[in-house]
Amino acid sequence: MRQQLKLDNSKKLFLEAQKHLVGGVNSPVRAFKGVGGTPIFMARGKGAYLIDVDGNRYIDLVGSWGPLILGHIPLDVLNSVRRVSRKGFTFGAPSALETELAFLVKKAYPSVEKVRFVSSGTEATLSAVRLARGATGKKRIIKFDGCYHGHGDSFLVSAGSGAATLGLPDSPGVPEELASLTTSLPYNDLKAVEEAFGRFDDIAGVIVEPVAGNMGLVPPKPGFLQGLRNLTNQHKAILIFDEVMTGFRVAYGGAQERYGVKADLTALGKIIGGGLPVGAYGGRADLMAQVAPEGPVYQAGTLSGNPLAMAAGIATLKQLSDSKVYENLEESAAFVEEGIKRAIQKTGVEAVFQRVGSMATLFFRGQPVENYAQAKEADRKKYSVFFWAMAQRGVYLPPSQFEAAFFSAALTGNDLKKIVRSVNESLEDVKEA
Ligand code: KE4
Repeated sequence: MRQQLKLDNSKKLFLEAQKHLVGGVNSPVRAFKGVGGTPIFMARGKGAYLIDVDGNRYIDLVGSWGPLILGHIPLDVLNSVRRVSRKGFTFGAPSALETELAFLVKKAYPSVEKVRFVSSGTEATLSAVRLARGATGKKRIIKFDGCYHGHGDSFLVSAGSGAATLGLPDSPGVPEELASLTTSLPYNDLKAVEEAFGRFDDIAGVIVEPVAGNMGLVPPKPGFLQGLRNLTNQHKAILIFDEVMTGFRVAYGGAQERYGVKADLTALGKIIGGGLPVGAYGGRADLMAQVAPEGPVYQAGTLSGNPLAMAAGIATLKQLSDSKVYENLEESAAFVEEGIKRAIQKTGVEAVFQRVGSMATLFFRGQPVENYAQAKEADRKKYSVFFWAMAQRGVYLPPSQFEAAFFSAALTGNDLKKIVRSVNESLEDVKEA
């Protein structure tokens, strides 16, 4: 049932926040520019649910943009963080927990022989690119339009996610000299990559979201990832999989397990911190040996390997190592997909639902989306009507057409039915809008 959302406290808090915080937020996509209206301030999360500052409860399909695959404050994770926090928050010195989480990451990712923890996905990807450049002595990076690898200078060229939402794919402040060393190509276009290798002899590496989640959910076309593997082997370039979003999401071993393609370097984040700030990069031992203090490529971080974050990550990965979790997630997401596809059929709204595992996007476009140019053809006005219609029915989606939604293991059968029912009703609202 749709009722008008009471957002008085969010409105008040947003007014106050804008006096002190840029745009009233600490990450642009939270400002709701992609859907209009007042950003919703959240007060609590519990299991599959978010409760906002006006007491509205939502089924959470954002999960803090991916980390919360187990839902909010899973008990084992909470208890582990509680236990560790009593011994101290941070030491600025090695602790055994860092080795334990690194071991779990390596077990899930055979391509990762050595790991370095950092505190965000951005740090992970920009460090991996610096390493690729340092190890090869080459400067150019190939990325793909609509992919977002965090806000590192070299990535803010035809970037996705918040940059796409705000229509700022290229950011001021990135020196032309540096931006010109990033070549961004259409996602899923192997021919373009082949041509780039024919044109440039200074390509250090190719960085790719093996499943694109930052232009909305765009799966790799069959052969795309293997093709990148072949080309980077052939041209002695480093293949970097940015699995910040897909890592431990699309399978326990991420996209590398799901598609059977091994990267030279892998960036991770989100889920490996269980909701606390963690990023990581890792890969071939010969490459990682070039990173300080073993090698000359410098990278460091005050809170890298932070004990609380390690404890949250270890507890999360331990729960995820039970394959039942992925089987249940697949069942839940497939149930919702089935319901949404029926709703699109029934309402006749021009929309396509794309999913890989427990990440998905409903594009308001009549045909499938295979790249950024096609994602940009989706009807963002319809998406914003849909977003608010779902929020009013108690389902919280990403506030942008250029983002992926995430299903958590905390969702119940009733939640899934409520999601499908809400989609049916909300698509009717889109039709009338
Ligand atoms: P962070 O620096 O935000 O931890 O990670 C950057 C990053 C790197 N690589 C991929 C594939 C990512 O998806 C991200 C961050 N994702 C966005 C959501 N699409 C974070 C949300 C936000 O920017 O507020």
